[in-house]
Amino acid sequence: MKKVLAILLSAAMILSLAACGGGTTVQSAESAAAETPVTEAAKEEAAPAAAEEAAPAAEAPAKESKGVYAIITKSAGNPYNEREASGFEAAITGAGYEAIIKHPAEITAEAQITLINELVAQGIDGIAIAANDFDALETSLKAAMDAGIHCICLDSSCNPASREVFINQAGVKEVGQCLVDATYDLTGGEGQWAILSATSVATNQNAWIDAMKEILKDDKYSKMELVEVAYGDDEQQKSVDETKALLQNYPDLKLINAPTTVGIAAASKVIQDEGLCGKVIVTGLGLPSEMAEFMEGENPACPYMFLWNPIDVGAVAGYTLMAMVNDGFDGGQVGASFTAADGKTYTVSQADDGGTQIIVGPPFKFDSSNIADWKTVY
Ligand code: RAM
Repeated sequence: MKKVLAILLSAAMILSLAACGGGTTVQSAESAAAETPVTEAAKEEAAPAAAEEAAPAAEAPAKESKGVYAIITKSAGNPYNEREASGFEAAITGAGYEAIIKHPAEITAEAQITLINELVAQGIDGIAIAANDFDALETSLKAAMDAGIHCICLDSSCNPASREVFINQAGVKEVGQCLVDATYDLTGGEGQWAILSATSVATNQNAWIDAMKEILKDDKYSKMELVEVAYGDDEQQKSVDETKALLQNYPDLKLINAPTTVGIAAASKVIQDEGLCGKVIVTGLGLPSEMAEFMEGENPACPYMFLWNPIDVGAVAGYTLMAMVNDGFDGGQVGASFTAADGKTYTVSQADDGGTQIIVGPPFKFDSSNIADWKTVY
């Protein structure tokens, strides 16, 4: 029943959700993976065909498919990562395969390397990883690819040599533009503001921050003063502490922009608890289910924010790995495409880092008019 409601809600809101930068988008933020039934035909297509299994050994692929796929998120305890993993799991199990979900205890490359090595030892078919560092995973991911395991990134990329393709939630410049425009709008285009990020080496946050800094060079933003980029490491307490330090160090601070769902929720809580709503504004990238309490009411800590559907990001990673293993889809080839069980066609494009990517969709704006509806969806 909840799912039916969610689908109806989604359909009703498709027309009212405005993509950042103006214009109306028709992309559904509903979870394709969780809500779209996988057809029998799609299952048959994706499942290892009996005929193939019976094929003579000479024609067998170099590495026999086990039908096992893993996702490694950035860290445990972050609901965004759990949504992402649930989308991946639904895509993989919906096609009749086995999904392994790994949330590292620490938000570090080291913790992820241990998990990659374990998965290589198991000899699975594919790994999708939200990288905690751009370069540090290279040795272990290359070893995985050498062992015949397809490796892709989602959410946060590793370097091009360590991956076949990056499942990018939204265009990097587009996200940067949304965040800068929100800061401009909410501060009246002038005054001190700060960024509260995740870890200092988080590839996705750093890419968005770099894009923001580039956009800020435009004269239009010359009266906006970015005083600091603080790092809350996607940990609630550290993000709270960093927010308090920003408030103490910059008494004239007008806005905190947190391009992380953990950071934006922590900063909003501090602003709300300390009675600073309206004085210091919070915006950034937030999960509706975590942010609703800070966005509703007369004078909210966070008037509006952006995100995409993390469930979809996980699902597209799952679809991509299965297309690679079962259909020879080449994620490293710009222009290559495949049609997934959700009926959508995904196309490879050039990523800013020289590698390749598949962009899932544009960022969406959430505010007091729609947050109540979305908080139950993800
Ligand atoms: C946090 C994580 C994740 C990022 C979102 C916006 O949950 O850092 O990687 O994509 O925020």
